[in-house]
Amino acid sequence: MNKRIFKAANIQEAIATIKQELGPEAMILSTRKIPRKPRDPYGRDMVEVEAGIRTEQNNVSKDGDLLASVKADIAEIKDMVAIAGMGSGMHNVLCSQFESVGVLAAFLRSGVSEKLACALIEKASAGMADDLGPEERIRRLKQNVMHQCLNHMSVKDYFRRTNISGLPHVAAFVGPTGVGKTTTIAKLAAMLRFKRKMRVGLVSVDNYRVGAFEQLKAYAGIMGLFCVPAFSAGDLACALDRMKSMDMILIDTAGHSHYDKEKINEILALMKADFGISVHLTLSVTAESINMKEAAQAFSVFNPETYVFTKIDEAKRCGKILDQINDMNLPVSLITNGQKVPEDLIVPDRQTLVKTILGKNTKGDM
Ligand SMILES: Nc1nc2c(ncn2[C@@H]2O[C@H](COP(=O)(O)OP(=O)(O)OP(=O)(O)O)[C@@H](O)[C@H]2O)c(=O)[nH]1
Ligand SMILES: [Mg+2]
Repeated sequence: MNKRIFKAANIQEAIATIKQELGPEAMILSTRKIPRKPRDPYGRDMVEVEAGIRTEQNNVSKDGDLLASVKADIAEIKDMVAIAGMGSGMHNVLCSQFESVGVLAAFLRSGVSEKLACALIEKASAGMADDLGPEERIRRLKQNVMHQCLNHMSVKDYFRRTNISGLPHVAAFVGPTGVGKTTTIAKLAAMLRFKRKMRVGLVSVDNYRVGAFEQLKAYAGIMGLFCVPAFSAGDLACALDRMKSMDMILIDTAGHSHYDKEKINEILALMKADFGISVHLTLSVTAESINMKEAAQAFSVFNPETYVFTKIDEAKRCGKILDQINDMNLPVSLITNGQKVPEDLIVPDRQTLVKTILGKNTKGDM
């Protein structure tokens, strides 16, 4: 191995020089921050990068370990190069925490925003002892980041038999058009009915879309469930009264654009009547982060109890879920991962949720 030490003002410059002088095959062997000299208050922190080129090319195919290590090094360089052109928040994180390169890249590949990724890494590295070796630092950093993520989000299996009061639990699903509210209700109803042996009733308060009630009724018919439409608060009161012997009543609402405040308020007026309805905000992970955030804000007038994240099978990256939870902190009750009723429904635990969010592009490990 031909090794050399490079000093530069920042990691981007170091990588550029390494590539120029050693070529694209170069591997980063170690990185270190050099603090400015105490007697030079105007000086700047520098970075020191040890890079090298392997000279034993012929043995590579025989040596699996060596190949794995080369692959890991290349992955690290790729991560660094990918990160090099990004915002100043990254730059700060990388200068103070070189070990975080891989973790940061994993977050970004999963679609977590730059801002949140940096904040989580900074929190995870705060208070870490200075005298740890690089490998131990990386191990602890990964562990702490996972901890941060787990602490950041909560899950709640909301749809359990809870009628201690003797009254059914009434749960409504609200959210933008076409996110999968009706389909999710059908999946959930099947799970509650057949796996949890609960008595389930369905109500559709979707008066807008032609065939909306028929869609729900078709599912109810297959499962042998009671299903009624409700066009007003009076109808809803009657429906709930007729179903008072149930364990759980699921209410399907009409999807509306989050810009249509008037229609959202119409549903709100229905729900607000004193029915003790819990609301579950249904959002599709295929939406752009900004749309998801705006929709969540618009539907927050319902005071939702949990999130339901749908269509994770269609989303390339699910990291936006972490940003959404960071923006509006609610537990996640359900996630859905396909069109099949009733199969494609998951009641996630926290580990499953973290894997869903970070695992798609990180294979579960950061
Ligand atoms: N790929 C995928 N498709 C889904 C999922 N959930 C629902 N869908 C599909 O999304 C489409 C819309 O589903 P609906 O359940 O009708 O959506 P909705 O929110 O009730 O729609 P509106 O009532 O019109 O607001 C259907 O084609 C569903 O099969 C999912 O988890 N993954
Ligand atoms: Mg619907």
